[in-house]
Amino acid sequence: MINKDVENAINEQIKKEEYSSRLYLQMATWCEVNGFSGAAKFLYAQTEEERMHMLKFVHYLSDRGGQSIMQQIDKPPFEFKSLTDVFEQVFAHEQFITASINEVYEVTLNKRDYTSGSFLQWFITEQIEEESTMSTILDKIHLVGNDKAGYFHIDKELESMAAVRTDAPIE
Ligand code: OFO
Repeated sequence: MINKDVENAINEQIKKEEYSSRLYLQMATWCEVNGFSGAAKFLYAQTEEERMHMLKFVHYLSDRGGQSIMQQIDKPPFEFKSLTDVFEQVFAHEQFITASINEVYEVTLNKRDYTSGSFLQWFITEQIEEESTMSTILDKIHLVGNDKAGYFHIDKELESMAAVRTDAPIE
């Protein structure tokens, strides 16, 4: 049976992963209506990935004799100033998620739940990739500044990145 504090911490993380999925879904719709179809595809793919993260936690709790409790989720923002604003918020959100995963890991250490600690290693590694991907995209967006042609190319690149993400096997 999983330790109650670890179970609660994972349930909080499930809520955050679900929020991430909804946040990126909302951002994808903004991109779609504002002419950034590539960015929209990328964020739709990211929505699925966040759902996969959430489910990974859900299944883990079930496997350990715990229970996932679905919680009330805040309404994500739906208006953004620009594509730059979108990806600045994505990057900030991923940094928040990294900090949150680290906090859950700390609970597992405090409770000497090494099994859950080992399970969380996957997420710790995943967050390195999540942050690095978003920061690279953001750097490119900052580089083009207000150049419309530059935005066009970035949108195309995000479309290619979305294709790779959609093809990637879900673990
Ligand atoms: Fe689940 O990694 Fe992003 O939020």
